[in-house]
Amino acid sequence: MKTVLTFGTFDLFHVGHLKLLQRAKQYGDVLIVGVSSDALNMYKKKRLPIYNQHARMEIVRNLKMVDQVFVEESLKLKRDYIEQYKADVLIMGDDWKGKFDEFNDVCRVIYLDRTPSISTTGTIEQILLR
Ligand code: C2G
Repeated sequence: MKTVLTFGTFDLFHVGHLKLLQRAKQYGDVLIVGVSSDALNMYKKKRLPIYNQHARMEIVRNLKMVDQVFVEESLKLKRDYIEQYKADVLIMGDDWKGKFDEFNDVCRVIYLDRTPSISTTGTIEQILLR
């Protein structure tokens, strides 16, 4: 059994998120997703997500390609999460390209192309303009 691990906020869940998770699952048998906590999102993006971590986890947990979710509390714990969940593959979107290469010693690190023209930030901006 091959375990794939990925991370994200998945706020205002959209088709770019869906495609990333669908492609991630193709790299193994079990897909585990670390959903960034509200506090981590505040630190990363300087704003709270629109949907809180409980709602975001509930959505991701119920996707058919997702086997397990947990709260990602800190970017600094990535190595611990990889070891704890015995990940064979770490998948990230290519906005993170190169950032996690240091974990190639414990698992395979793969960056997938982002889906063009959709993002949570862009969606929020479009709604505000209406
Ligand atoms: N994504 C994508 N295409 C888009 C938008 C997002 O493929 N148009 C991918 C991102 O590259 C990421 C995943 O969907 O792999 C989740 O995106 P975000 O919620 O924006 O994740 P982020 O806040 O960057 O969190 O530890 C790392 C972080 O927790 C990643």
